[in-house]
Amino acid sequence: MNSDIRELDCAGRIVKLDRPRIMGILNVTPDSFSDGGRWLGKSDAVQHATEMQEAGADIIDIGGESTRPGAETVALQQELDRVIPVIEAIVPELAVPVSIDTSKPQVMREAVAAGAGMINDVFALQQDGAVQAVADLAVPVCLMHMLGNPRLMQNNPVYDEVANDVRQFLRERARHCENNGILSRNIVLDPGFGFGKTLEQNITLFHGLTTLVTGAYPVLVGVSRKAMIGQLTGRGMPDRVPGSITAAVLAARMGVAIVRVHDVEETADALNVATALWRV
Ligand code: 7PJ
Repeated sequence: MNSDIRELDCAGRIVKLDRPRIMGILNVTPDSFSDGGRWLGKSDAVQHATEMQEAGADIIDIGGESTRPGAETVALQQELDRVIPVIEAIVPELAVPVSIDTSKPQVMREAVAAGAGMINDVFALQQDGAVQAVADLAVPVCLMHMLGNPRLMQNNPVYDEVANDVRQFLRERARHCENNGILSRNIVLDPGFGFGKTLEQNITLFHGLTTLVTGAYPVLVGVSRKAMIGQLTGRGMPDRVPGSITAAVLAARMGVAIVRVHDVEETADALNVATALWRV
């Protein structure tokens, strides 16, 4: 890890960044693209979160609004109804922190009140009131780059130079956050693979991780089971695990601090082997 930030303090639960860390995905949406509807029940969600922790997850990321390409937005109350009971049920059962995948300031506030220790926002706190919410909550936040919005983002995305554009956007958002009360040690950056990017752009962006990780902030990457893995392997959703793990290992090797994945056990094995054996 190249960033200056050595650990994340997620409302008292510490994530040390001394080696690549795993964020396990727990979707509570009925329409999420890869496991939608599988973890809707509260007890199922608790069980899956516990299994991911035992398998090596360092953070559990709960999302109640699908951000897959073409997805419609979810009303505030519906999102709260999906995520808050699950956070309340899961947090006491886990040792690792829970992050909330949301763009809505009200959901951020209620999720942290319910026990979440981190915010993961694919809109990089651009919704009104979101920066203030995170400044007040004083928990780590992942700022992700997206071009446009989930409904339209895959319609012919255009960049000047994708890696540069994304890096500049993220650094500007980070500066804006710091100027508005968010501590630098609470900022994590994510280039947002698949969010308004073609396969070619995703590949160029991946190569650019070597530069992104030299900045002041830890970098988080999510490529798990995404279309780019499908395009590179010719495989459908259930068969993208080996491709996803390969990308996670490469990202970690390039200095990425946290990988966001569905398949925690397989990724943990791969990272354990890779970090032990790879020396240049
Ligand atoms: C990402 C995310 C990602 C961060 C999703 C999926 C689609 N949050 N939320 N980074 N992707 N930070 O689960 O593949 O890449 S939703």
